[in-house]
Amino acid sequence: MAQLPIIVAPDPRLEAVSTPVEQVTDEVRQQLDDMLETMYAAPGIGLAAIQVGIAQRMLVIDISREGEEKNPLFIINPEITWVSDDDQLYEEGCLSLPEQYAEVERPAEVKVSYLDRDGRQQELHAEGLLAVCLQHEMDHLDGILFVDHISALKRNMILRKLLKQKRLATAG
Ligand code: GNR
Ligand code: NI
Repeated sequence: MAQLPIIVAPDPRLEAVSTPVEQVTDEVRQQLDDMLETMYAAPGIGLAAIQVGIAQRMLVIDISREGEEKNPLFIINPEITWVSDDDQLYEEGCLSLPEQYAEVERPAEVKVSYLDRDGRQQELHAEGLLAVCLQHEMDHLDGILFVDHISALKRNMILRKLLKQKRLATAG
């Protein structure tokens, strides 16, 4: 297991559309395990492969709380097969947009079909935080960040702040 560096916005790699995983190999499982370790260390509740520079359609999620039993989900080539009519608002954050938060409106419930870590077809009906996290991670696979769902004014404020932080970090 290894921790991987997380890409921070603004970075063109975060805008890439990831490609489907062709086969769930041991290499893919190793990458998923490294992603999970990276996510737990951050700490975060989800991580898409592109956030660690792997442009493949896979992600890990664990929304269990501190002190609760861990419940990692390994999700490969996910597809949304159904969304609810009703939406929910949730204050989102992102490991690639550190310390930036905004309310995002998304369908309250989704059904997602995907391959698990063993390459088996699965379907999941999610609501609440799991539905938020799944949609947030699946957006990453298409190069979309949560700030793409908010007003241009708020988005530009956040992106300018992050750009400034990058300039400061690399100045010298
Ligand atoms: O750790 C994370 N927390 C979070 C909180 C609200 C909505 C979405 C998320 S996902 C985020 C980790 C991350 O950036 N995944 O891509
Ligand atoms: Ni994110």
